[in-house]
Amino acid sequence: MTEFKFPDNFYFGGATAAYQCEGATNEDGKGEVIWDKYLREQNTINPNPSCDFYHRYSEDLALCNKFKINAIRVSIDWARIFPNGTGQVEPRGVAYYHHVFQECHKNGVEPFVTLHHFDTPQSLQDKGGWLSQEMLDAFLAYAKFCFKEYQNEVNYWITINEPTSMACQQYVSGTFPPAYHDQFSKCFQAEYNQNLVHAKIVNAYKEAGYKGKIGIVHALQTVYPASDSLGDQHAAALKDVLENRFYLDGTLSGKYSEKTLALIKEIITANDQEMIAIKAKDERILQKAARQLDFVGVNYYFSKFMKEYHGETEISHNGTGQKGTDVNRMKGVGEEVHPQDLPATDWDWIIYPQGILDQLKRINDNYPLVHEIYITENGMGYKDKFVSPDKLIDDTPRIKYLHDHLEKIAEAIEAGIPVCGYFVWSLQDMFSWTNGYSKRYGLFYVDFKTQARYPKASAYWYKKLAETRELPKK
Ligand code: BGP
Repeated sequence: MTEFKFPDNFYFGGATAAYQCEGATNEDGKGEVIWDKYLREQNTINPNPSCDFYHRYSEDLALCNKFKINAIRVSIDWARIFPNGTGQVEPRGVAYYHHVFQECHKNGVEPFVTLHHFDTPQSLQDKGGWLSQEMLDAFLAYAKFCFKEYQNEVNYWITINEPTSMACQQYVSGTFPPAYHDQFSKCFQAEYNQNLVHAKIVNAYKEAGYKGKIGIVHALQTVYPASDSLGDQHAAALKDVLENRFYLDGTLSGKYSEKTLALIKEIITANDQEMIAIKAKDERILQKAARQLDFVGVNYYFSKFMKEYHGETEISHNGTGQKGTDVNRMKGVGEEVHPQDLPATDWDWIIYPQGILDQLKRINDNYPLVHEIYITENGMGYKDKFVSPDKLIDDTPRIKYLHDHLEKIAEAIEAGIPVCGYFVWSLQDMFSWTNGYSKRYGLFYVDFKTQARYPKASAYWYKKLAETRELPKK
């Protein structure tokens, strides 16, 4: 057994997102976001109080300090600042985030701040969301407002969290509001628009001469063919363009390659929809931004294995944690299969640490403009068992998951790939978008009734890692 030592300036962080952790969805003048309406109509999951970060951020940041966690991902809920997405500013929302950022610095915790983490203001979704110019203009204006307002407190900005998860779940799988199905053309148009507005925001940030850094966060699921057959290989290429390649090209090189465009056209036309238009003037904006982008964030949880499939789309989302209930076959793309020899979580997410290394190598090899990478989310959904306040919560499978992925990240760093920090999803237990509260990810267990926090075994394990920076390698 040897040891790997992470660099001294490496961030060991914890990740959160406003709508998942803050609760207080009706407080202090906050406007409605898409989830408020959707969850009310579904009437299954209540986002309040979640882990009540809105009132308990001081406690959580003190825990970070105690457990040597020196960075946190937080997001700004756009509708706390602009309740209608645009126009009138809500000063209580503005003040709240000042307090959060100041508390971060007081505790020696660097905030990495996301401008959009799935919580579009409802008023802008009503105008067409990512498909409407009004929303895109409002997003740019909101970003500029935040840059100016928080310039002395925020050194790391993230424009959008996971553009593709948002677009695919809003328009293809129907698991995010407004829950459309099989709208591939709209899905790619939404991604195209997100890539473009992200680029405009990066360019505006740089033009204004702020001293901080700006990046974007992508959900990257590494895609492999289930066999060597040409059909399976092609299905993997199609899935990869849908999950990864389209927006990696758009944000990291600023140019959609011919291969990328041919693959997305194939998906869109197989579904009898119209190919989206790619405009040269937009690509000029993308290229300028790609050259100025300071970092890319990688969210990695699982890999996908693809088989050729020519039938109609059938998607069944495992949101209950009942293993084996996930089905995903997409017309014009392929079918996801679960290799028997690979472990998976109760929510059927295939655990494959090699996938994070392969994805990092791919970014490093194919997108030479990238010179700083953060793993902005990685973690394991688990049904943690709370026994009693004096008994440590044993989440050994999570520790193994985190260790095995960090081992691959260490390999990437040894190979010269510039990974500069790692954020466990999630810092504390919180609400999971499509799975509610039984899917826990936190280093800190939250009793949602009393709001008491209990460090899990993984929190102690992570503390030791952050203190020593040493990771035992197999
Ligand atoms: C990422 C999101 C997070 C978080 C995480 C876990 O895609 O950025 O917000 O939710 O996935 O996903 P889930 O809660 O669906 O298990």
